[in-house]
Amino acid sequence: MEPVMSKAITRRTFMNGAATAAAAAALAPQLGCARFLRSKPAAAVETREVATACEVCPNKCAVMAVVEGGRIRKLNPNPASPKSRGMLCARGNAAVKAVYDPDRVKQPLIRAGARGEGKWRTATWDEAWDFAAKHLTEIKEKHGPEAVIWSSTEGFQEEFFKNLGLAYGSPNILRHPTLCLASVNLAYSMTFGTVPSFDLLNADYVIMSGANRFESIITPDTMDLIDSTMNRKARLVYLDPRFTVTASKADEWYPIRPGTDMAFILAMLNVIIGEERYDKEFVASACHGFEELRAHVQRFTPEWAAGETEIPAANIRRIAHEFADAAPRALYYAGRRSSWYSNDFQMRRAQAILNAIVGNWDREGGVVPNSKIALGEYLYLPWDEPTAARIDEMEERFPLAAKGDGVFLQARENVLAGKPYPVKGWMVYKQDPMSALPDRGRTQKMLEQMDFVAVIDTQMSDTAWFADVVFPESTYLERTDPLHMLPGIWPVVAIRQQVVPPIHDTKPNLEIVQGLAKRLELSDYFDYTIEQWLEEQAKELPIPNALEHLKRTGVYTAPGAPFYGSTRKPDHRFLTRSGKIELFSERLAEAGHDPLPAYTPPVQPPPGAFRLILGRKATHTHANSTNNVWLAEFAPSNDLWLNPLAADRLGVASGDLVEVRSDVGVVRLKARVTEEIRPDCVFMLHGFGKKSRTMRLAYDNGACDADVLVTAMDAVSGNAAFHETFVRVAKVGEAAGA
Ligand SMILES: Nc1nc2c(c(=O)[nH]1)N[C@H]1C(S)=C(S)[C@@H](COP(=O)(O)OP(=O)(O)OC[C@H]3O[C@@H](n4cnc5c(=O)[nH]c(N)nc54)[C@H](O)[C@@H]3O)O[C@H]1N2
Ligand SMILES: Nc1nc2c(c(=O)[nH]1)N[C@H]1C(S)=C(S)[C@@H](COP(=O)(O)OP(=O)(O)OC[C@H]3O[C@@H](n4cnc5c(=O)[nH]c(N)nc54)[C@H](O)[C@@H]3O)O[C@H]1N2
Ligand code: SF4
Ligand SMILES: [Mo]
Repeated sequence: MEPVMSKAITRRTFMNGAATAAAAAALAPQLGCARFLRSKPAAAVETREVATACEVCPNKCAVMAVVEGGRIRKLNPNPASPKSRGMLCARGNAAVKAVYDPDRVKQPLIRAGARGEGKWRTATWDEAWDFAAKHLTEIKEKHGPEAVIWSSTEGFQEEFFKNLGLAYGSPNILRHPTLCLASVNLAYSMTFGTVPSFDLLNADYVIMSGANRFESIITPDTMDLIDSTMNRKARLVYLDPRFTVTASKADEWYPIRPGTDMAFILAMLNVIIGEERYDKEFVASACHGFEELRAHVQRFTPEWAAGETEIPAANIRRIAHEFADAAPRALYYAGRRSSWYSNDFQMRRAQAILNAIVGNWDREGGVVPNSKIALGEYLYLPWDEPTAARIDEMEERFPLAAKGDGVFLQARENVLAGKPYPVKGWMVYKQDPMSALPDRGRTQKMLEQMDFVAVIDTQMSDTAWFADVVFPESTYLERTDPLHMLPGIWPVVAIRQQVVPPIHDTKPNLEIVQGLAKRLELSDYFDYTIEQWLEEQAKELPIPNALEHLKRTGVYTAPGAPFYGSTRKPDHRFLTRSGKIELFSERLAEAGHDPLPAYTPPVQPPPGAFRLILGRKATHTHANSTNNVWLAEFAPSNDLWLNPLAADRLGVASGDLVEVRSDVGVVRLKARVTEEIRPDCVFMLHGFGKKSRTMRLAYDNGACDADVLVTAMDAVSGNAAFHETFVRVAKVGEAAGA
């Protein structure tokens, strides 16, 4: 039975523990090593190092785990990886805590009370598998296999889960991109036929729209930007309504009016094209639709853009000149989380077009197509393609979007409406939709209308809290995963191998999937071991004993990388309809969208209201790290950033309790009055205000942004548009000691 304790006692007890840990860590040279260092026994203990890959965020940095006496003593960066460049961030370091966290789900759990009541009984694996298979079979018989959604977030074992959904016969595979980067990926694909990387290491001039690289870590971009801006003095122009750490390191920071980045980019295009500062040769040979673009941007002058963005026209003009002069070592960085506005796709496409016309494509310091390394594939028995249409009606609503990923919010809305058919089961892998989707009330309704919900997680997430059965996966440090090729300018193959055996009754996802497959009579499709899978993958690598090499060193890197220029040859065909870089897109026009990025001014908050914007902190990942006691030392709770002008008007001081109300929900949290945000916006950090009482540190601590975020989507990609939420703020309590 998982402990369900009273909140007050639990939090206090836990925080006392956290305070002790904080004191210990203060003495330690590095985060969180104190207890391990001081407990180091005098006698010789077996010490070994295991090469593996971090799983705390999508970067998959290379790790050398130090194991002492069977316990993970420390996680070190592995300098062999050109992707992580010898870096392991605070979150990667603190991942030891995920293994030894007392709040982990330690054995399978079956719901014993009402959904969300938090009453569970422990179960054997056989019981949990039988229970889930019975429900999945019943739903299939009654409503067809399309009545079960299989949703998951990227991870080295995601494929097995997705394949079980497909083998079961469901077309409703829902992946995370439409909560994250779908609009930016589609915009670059529609322009260049591929999603490229950005050569920050070698660029001389970088413009970033809210890509907060010094806090939202992407490897190698974060380290490369530090190197180029700090050591080489490359110029960084940064636009963000918040003064982030990246803003603090930039040469120029503009607190741009939210949702107007496209106006800034269109004005840059206006100047660069109007003054003939673009790369004429490259545009003539490699681009399609330049004359249409020239006519389109004529009216978007810097003076016009200044009114939209609040960035002075003279600065826009100067930045355009400097950018064109620095090209091809100049780039407009794409950003990664593009779940911002309902015209996000068009804004990202404007960036892509600006990059194209200055000729930085596939050049050192520019925008570079990803290199890849071929891996072998384990050939398993293929299943029949699902026959039913997708629940999210992608074909009709989002015909250009990536089919295999689905459109998450549209799926939720259709499930709630029961159209075009009922969905009664939800299988979730490595994902927390209760935190990651806007309007948590609706996500909870979606869970409640299911006949059956199963979650595979390492912790009791807020989604797991509403499930019928929770399958505990072994953490990534306790399991071996498939090899993964991480594409990029410096591509690598990464291995994740078991560092220590599971310390609780948990299993790797493949075994969880196989247990279910057996009971669903789908075993034939999953008839392999993880070792066989790895062997087949490694066979393709052009070195002897490739798997041994990977196990020893942690990575395989492509000899000779980086490569520039292979797609600049005259006979190169881009993977677009015209075979060229598409400044103008007939495909967009045919799908009923603007073939050139058309500007729509953002809807402004009503008088007295604020726009809620989102972002990250370097020491937390999404909604999954706020129960990590070491990371909680950096950010124990979240607060509401509020500009002093707005705070004065509302009579709010730092530390006061405020109520934040949107059209869909209301939360309470402490105010942080700061000039680091524009007066028309407010900000709160993600991942707090958990409903799951098992996560004792995060439960009911601060507020959950998903409670107040409204549902909005990008028109072309279906990406969630999180920054379209308006809130009202009111003081409800004084700061302690005020
Ligand atoms: N409000 C709000 N919503 C957002 C965002 C935001 O900033 N604010 N960001 C958006 C973005 S960019 C993204 S990418 C998504 C991310 O959305 P999610 O993928 O839902 O994010 P995580 O919080 O990383 O949650 C993943 C879950 O996986 C579990 N987990 C971690 N490791 C393992 C493992 O090895 N195995 C298993 N089985 N489970 C594991 C964690 O415990 C957690 O419950 O959220 C999006 N939604
Ligand atoms: N530490 C840490 N690193 C991470 C992650 C994490 O959870 N923690 N998650 C990883 C993942 S999955 C992703 S997708 C990336 C996300 O990384 P990024 O793509 O950098 O996105 P965010 O940090 O979510 O937010 C971007 C910034 O945009 C600003 N912003 C809001 N509205 C506007 C606007 O209208 N214009 C402009 N110019 N700026 C605006 C916000 O204030 C915020 O600072 O980070 C990755 N790296
Ligand atoms: S950036 Fe940090 S959390 Fe993400 S993979 Fe690398 S070390 Fe892990
Ligand atoms: Mo993301």
